[in-house]
Parts: sequence; C-alpha cells; structure tokens
Amino acid sequence: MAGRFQGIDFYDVDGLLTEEERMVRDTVRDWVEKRVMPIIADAYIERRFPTELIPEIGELGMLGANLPEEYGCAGLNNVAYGLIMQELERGDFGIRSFASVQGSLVMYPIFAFGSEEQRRTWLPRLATVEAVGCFGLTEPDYGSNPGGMITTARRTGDGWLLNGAKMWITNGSMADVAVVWAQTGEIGDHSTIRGFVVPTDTPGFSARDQKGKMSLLASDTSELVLEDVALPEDAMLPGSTSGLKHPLMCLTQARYGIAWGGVGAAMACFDEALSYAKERVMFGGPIAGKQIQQARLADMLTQITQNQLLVLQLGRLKDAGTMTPQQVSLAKRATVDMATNVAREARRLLGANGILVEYHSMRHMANLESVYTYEGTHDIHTLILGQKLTGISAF
Ligand code: TGC
Ligand code: FAD
Repeated sequence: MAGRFQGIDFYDVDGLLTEEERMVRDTVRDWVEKRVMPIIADAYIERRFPTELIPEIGELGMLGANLPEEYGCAGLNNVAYGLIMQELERGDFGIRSFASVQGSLVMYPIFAFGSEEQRRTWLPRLATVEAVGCFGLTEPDYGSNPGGMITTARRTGDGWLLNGAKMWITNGSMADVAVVWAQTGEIGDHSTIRGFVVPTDTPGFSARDQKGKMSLLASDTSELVLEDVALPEDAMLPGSTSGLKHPLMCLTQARYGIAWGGVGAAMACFDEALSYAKERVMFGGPIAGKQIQQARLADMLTQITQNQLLVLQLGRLKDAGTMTPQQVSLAKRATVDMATNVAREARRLLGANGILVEYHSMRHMANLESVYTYEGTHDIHTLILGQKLTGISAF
C-alpha cells in the first residue's frame, strides 16, 4: 500500500498499468516515503549519498530489475522498471542515479556483452549490492563526443594495460567494480573501443571525489584515474565488439530510466506545490485561490500528464522490442526539460520557503541541471532528433 504520497494521475494512467506494475510502483513509492523522504534533506546538505539505504535497495530487487531472474535479478518488464525509476527519483535524483548506473550502465553491459562467467560472477552480487558498480565513458576532454576518447587499453603478453582518466563518474568513489570503455586501436577509431570490467582494488586504479558541486549533492561523483592498470585477458567484455555502438546501447538503457525519473521529480514538485498553495494564506485566503497560482498548477498538471503518457508508451514500445534510441532521446529531452520547468515553478510558488532544503522543489530543480547535461545533453538529444528527421548530422 502506498504511503502519504498518492501521486498526480489526472488521466487514469493507473488504469493502463497491470496489477503487477502497480504493485511494484506502490512498493517503491512506500519505501521512498518511509525511508528516503525523512533523511534526504540532511544527506543533501551533508553532501553525501545515503549509503545506509544501499542494503534495502538490494533487498527490494530494484537493481537491474528488468534483467533475467537466472542472474539474481527481478525479471520485471520495462514499464515496471520505469516506474521504479520514477518513484526513486521522486525521492531524489541521487538515489535514482545510483540505481540507474548500477542497473543500466554496469549490469546491462555485463549481461549484454559479458561472458557467461562474467555474468555469473558479477550480476547476482550487483543485484544485491554486495558489489557497487560505476561506468566510465566520459573523459575530461571527451564528454558529448566519447568516440574521441584517449583512455587506452593495450595488449600485454597475457592481458591488458589501461591508462587514462574518466571524469564525472557516478558511484565512482564507492564502486567495487568499474565498467571502463577504452580505445584498443588508433585514437579516433570508433570501431576499436572496447569495454573492460575493472575491480577497483586493481593496482593503478584510483578515484577522486568531485568537489564543488552545486547539484546532485546526495550522489557520489568522481574522477577515475587509470595508471598502468594491468588486467587479465578475460577482463574485456568479449561481446563488446561493435566499438562505440555498445556503450551507446548502454546509454539508451539508462536514458530510458532517466525519462521516467523526470516524471517522478515533476510529480514530487507538483504535489508539494499543490499542498503548499492550499495551506499558505496571503491577502486573506489561500494562495490556491489566486488565479496566477491556479494557472501555474494547471500548466504543471498539463505538462506532467503529457509526459506520463509519453513514458508509458515508450515503455510499452520497449517491452514490444520496437523502441528506437531516437524515441528515447525524445523522451529524455522532453521529461527532463518539463521537470526542470515544473520544479522551478513549484519553487516560485513556495515563495521564500521554496529556497529551504526542508521543501523539495529547489533540490529537484538543482539536481535537474545535472540531468539536463548528463546522459547526452539536451542539445545533443536535439541534434539526434534533427538527424533522424533530416538525415543530416549537425554534430
Ligand atoms: P554514431 O556514428 O551516431 O553511432 C555509432 C553507432 O552507434 C549507434 N548508436 C546507438 N545505438 C544504440 N543506442 C544509441 N543511443 C545509439 N546512438 C548511436 C549508431 O546507429 C551507430 O551504429 P552503426 O551500426 O551504424 O555503427 O556515433 P557518433 O560518434 O556520431 O556519436 C553520436 C552521439 C553524439 C549521439 C553520441 O556520441 C552521444 O550520444 N553522445 C552523448 C554522450 C553521452 O550521453 N554520455 C553519457 C555518459 S554516461 C552518463 O552520463 C551517466 S549519468 C548517471 C546516470 O545515468 O544516472
Ligand atoms: P560538453 O560536451 O563539453 O558540452 C558543453 C556544451 O556544448 C553543452 O551545452 C553541449 O550541449 C554543447 N555541445 C556539445 N557538442 C555540441 C554540438 N555538436 N553542437 C552544439 N552544441 C554542442 N559520465 C560517465 O561516463 N559516467 C557517469 O557515471 C557520469 N555521471 C555523471 C554525473 C553528473 C552529476 C554529471 C554532471 C555528469 C556525469 N557524466 C557521466 C558525464 C556526462 O555524461 C557529461 O557531462 C555529458 O555527456 C556532457 O559532456 P561535457 O560535460 O563534457 O559537456
């Protein structure tokens, strides 16, 4: 049974969900209400990921939940997985990012491109969070264009030697294992990029916390440094043979979850704005009775409802196996932009209280600035759609 938060559902999207999907959503919603909401403001101010929640995240089966049960995962469909991301993000982007990275960017590549031994070694441990993972693609000078990466993996007599640096890596400092993408051939040749499973206690691997963030404060963001990291032959993901396409496939999985997450954040901000508007009295009546605030709430409702339907249909396409990366780009771009607008309007509706951490809208608003940039910036998704429409690459 869901807790205090019931969630805006103006078009009866609930009626489009199966009983199992609703049950998964309610379980996570309830957990977020009971376990995340009471501590998230403090964690944010303390600039720490709430690691005390990690065991429960594993016990609830939220990680890699759309991967098969034979590897210790929940084997849910993609709509249920999306609903998990929506509800986690309603709590905080840091919690959703933790789960997103672990499931879509670490477990998915091991599942999709790993050997059977790599799958059996890592997936059950990652699903229960006995091990935490991170994903290293971005480099200091190669963000939107990861194909230019200069981190190298060179063959040695019996394995590989990795050198380079990865920047802005979520879960980087707390990870036990990193999926690192490196160039095995000529710099700039997209076809020779490969994925490696790197235990973070391998000599030469280090992680440095990214200082000075003003967004995603309840999340671990780090730089990874690889200095002569020697790995055995079987550290490479043997199926990662299509170069840049394979890390981009991982991004499609993560962007799918982010699209749902944007809806969750917007729902949280709307919920806060609506109850505040009903309670806050100014000029002799609740501000909910003022036309400007009603217009604000009506706009939020409209945008959220459109995006709830958008992500649900995206999930149905993914479950049918017909979803395209460009459809995911459209959804990531749309929901994150929508949520940014909703969070900002909610914060404004709250007046001065809106800048306090005990209210949630400003935290979501600040977090959304990261989400606008990561997993393909808003601009990059614009260009992906432009290319799809016109056939002309404008990168
Ligand atoms: P391009 O030539 O377009 O593509 C190479 C091959 O890959 C295929 N492809 C995709 N496949 C699956 N999913 C996608 N999203 C795909 N995008 C492209 C493509 O069809 C092609 O296949 P083939 O068979 O023809 O070889 O590659 P490009 O070098 O021109 O790059 C295109 C571009 C700019 C769109 C791409 O580099 C890009 O998406 N850049 C953005 C980088 C990015 O998003 N980085 C994210 C890092 S991870 C992160 O931020 C984690 S945040 C934490 C969290 O998730 O919570
Ligand atoms: P740049 O690529 O330098 O872009 C700068 C600006 O130029 C942007 O406005 C961009 O839209 C614009 N731009 C770029 N190219 C074009 C173009 N062709 N035309 C027009 N405009 C363009 N990466 C990982 O690998 N793993 C992670 O776990 C991870 N987690 C992250 C967590 C956080 C909190 C953040 C902020 C980032 C994370 N990233 C991660 C990195 C993220 O994916 C990159 O920041 C993102 O891809 C953008 O790269 P950049 O920051 O280098 O920006």
